[in-house]
Amino acid sequence: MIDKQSPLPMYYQIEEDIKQRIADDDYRAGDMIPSERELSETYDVSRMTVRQAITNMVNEGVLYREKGRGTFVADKKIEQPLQGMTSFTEDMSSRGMEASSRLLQFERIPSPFDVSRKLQLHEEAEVYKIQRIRYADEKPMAIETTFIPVSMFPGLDERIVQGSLYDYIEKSKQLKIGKASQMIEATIADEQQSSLLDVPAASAILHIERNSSLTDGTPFEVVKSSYRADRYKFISDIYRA
Ligand code: 16G
Repeated sequence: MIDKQSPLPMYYQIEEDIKQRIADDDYRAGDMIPSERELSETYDVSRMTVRQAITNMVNEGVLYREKGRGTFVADKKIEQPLQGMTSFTEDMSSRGMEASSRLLQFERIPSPFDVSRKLQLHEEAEVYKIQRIRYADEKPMAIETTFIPVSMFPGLDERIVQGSLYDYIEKSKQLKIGKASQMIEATIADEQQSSLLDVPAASAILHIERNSSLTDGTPFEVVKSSYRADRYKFISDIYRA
């Protein structure tokens, strides 16, 4: 299974072999993989080499360790294209998963300065501040904090934002969502985020900010989200000019 004459390091060959077994469904999400001792016998290498391979895969998010129990296969990361302006609900249903939300906060507040600037609101304007945990098949994926001008959606309520916001904007309000600019940066989960997202303390998080506007150019939302980095990767096609 591993070629000791190969210039490829042995830990790398073990990683590739385990990844292939995951791709072939020999190991499925949630399965415990064999212990270091068993793997070192199977591959006929030292436990150090096996440990290196496993540590790399844990760091990549392919496997996860549970203290005192063993090492398990992680859920596959969601590959989210960076083209196309979709909603969370659409993203999940296109993958055969069910989106749901837990509403943490729904409030009318005076618009924070940076939000007013992005939504082109005057100083005294009010916005809804909506904080939701977004779930895919009941597993937490992201925490989203959305700011929306009250003047644009005076009838918005808690029930509506339990469902799809984009659905409400397009179907009930008959407005056309046009485009968004998006920024992604790496952060580390704070205590509250790790508990809400059900990840270990100080896990990697992808912080995304989306500023969206209608087809006529009117800005309608500022969304600050924290996505689980162990569950998401963002993909884009790029072209050489
Ligand atoms: C996505 C958007 C968010 C939008 C939400 C609407 C990102 C980073 N964020 O999560 O800006 O408000 O979809 O989803 O993609 P909904 O229609 O399911 O409420």
